[in-house]
Amino acid sequence: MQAQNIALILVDLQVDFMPTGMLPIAKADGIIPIANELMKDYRTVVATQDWHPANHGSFAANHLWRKPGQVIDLHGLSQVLWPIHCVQNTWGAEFVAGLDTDRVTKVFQKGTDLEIDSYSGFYDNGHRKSTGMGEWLKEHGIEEVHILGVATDYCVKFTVLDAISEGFTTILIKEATYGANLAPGDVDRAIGEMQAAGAGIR
Ligand code: VGL
Ligand code: ZN
Repeated sequence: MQAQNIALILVDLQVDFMPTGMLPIAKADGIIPIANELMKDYRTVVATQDWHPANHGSFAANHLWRKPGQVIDLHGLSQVLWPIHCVQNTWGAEFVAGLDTDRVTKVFQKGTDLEIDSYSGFYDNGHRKSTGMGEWLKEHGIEEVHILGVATDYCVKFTVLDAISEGFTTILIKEATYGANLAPGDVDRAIGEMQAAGAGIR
């Protein structure tokens, strides 16, 4: 059993990020059994859920003549365009069926604002609005977070970096994270950035 001041954060373990989903992350389904086993050791487990309106600005399909992987300026922020994924109240946005969600204490949804994406589970990409996760964790006495999920080079990375800047001792559970690797080496670079920022890699 982990100490009571340590929480496990599951990042975006949703149908659309699994290998058969709309924004597939290779091998991501391998995370589910590991997450189910790990969750038993934590009193507090929080999950982030990518939760976009259908007309979200991060979807290539919502921009004329754009395709996934291209980068645009979205209201002043650089935005990678993605396939339509994790649309609110659709199957693709659900947690993976095999995930033991009974052990999840609290869910934080992100990416709900049309005009700005949210990779981190703590804040949108402009750091304008909090999801409430940092405040909630602190209110519950959490001082250290262990993080797993997808994608290593997007939502996991930004969740880890924000956890550190929010003052949490932060550990990435490396065997339970996979990335998009849009450019070769993105995942390794992301892990390097997290480590340089002060994350423990376990
Ligand atoms: C994610 C791209 C778009 C992620 C979410 O979970 O890393 N990546 N939306
Ligand atoms: Zn998304």
